[in-house]
Amino acid sequence: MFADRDRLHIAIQKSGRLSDDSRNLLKKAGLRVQNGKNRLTARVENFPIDLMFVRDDDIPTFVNDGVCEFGIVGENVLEEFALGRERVKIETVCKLGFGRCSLKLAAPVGRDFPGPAALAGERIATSYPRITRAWLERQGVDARVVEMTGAVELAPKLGIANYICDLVSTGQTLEENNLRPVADVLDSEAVLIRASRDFPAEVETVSDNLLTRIDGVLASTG
Ligand code: PRT
Ligand code: ZN
Repeated sequence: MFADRDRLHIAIQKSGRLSDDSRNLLKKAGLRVQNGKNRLTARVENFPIDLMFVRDDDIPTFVNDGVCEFGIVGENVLEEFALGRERVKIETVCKLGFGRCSLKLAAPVGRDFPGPAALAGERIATSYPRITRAWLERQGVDARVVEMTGAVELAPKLGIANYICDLVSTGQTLEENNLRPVADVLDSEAVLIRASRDFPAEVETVSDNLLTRIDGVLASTG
């Protein structure tokens, strides 16, 4: 299918927090997408563009490996991907103003936290081990990072770790689990990313047109 080198491919999240906003942005930019929520790909009717619906964690890989020219993903996922690689062939085109959240370090309510130095020798559970390790390094603290793929907020209750480093938007999940944010690790929102390579001339033209249209949408929504 990807022998189709004269078409432009955009990877977006299949289902999750970024899906609706990603689809709406492309729709507002004038792309008419054939309905196919349960499919892996969809053709855009009025442009030589194909959409690929994937897990958000796979989006940087698709763009980096040249499968897709563009993608829409959270900065948190992009950063975690980039920190694991020596050479990343991805550029951030622009911030998109949705999917805002922060990766925060959180501690059980009642646990004293005078500052990052208190983390020395502690265990921190997270789904973002590379970002967390890089932050700890910047703080000059030696702590153990325990990787979990989900339910990170349960780690202190389960005795897996005293601290967690997890995404927060409203703060409700932390509160429900008797945790409180103690440090900001990374602020994030959805970004448009592009593969840092030259595209064939026809694809570059489609790409320019797409970016102009997305700029227009972002300018009109502020
Ligand atoms: O299936 P797939 O892998 O594609 O999806 P996913 O489950 O990994 O991701 P998804 O859909 O939950 O999130 C996609 C992206 O949305 C994230 O990578 C972030 O960039 C962004 N985002 C924005 C968030 C949140 N806000 C958010 N609140 N991602 C996750 N959360 C979770 C957080 O992990 C915690 O469990 O929501 C909970 C906290 O929310 P509050 O409101 O209680 O603070
Ligand atoms: Zn994911």
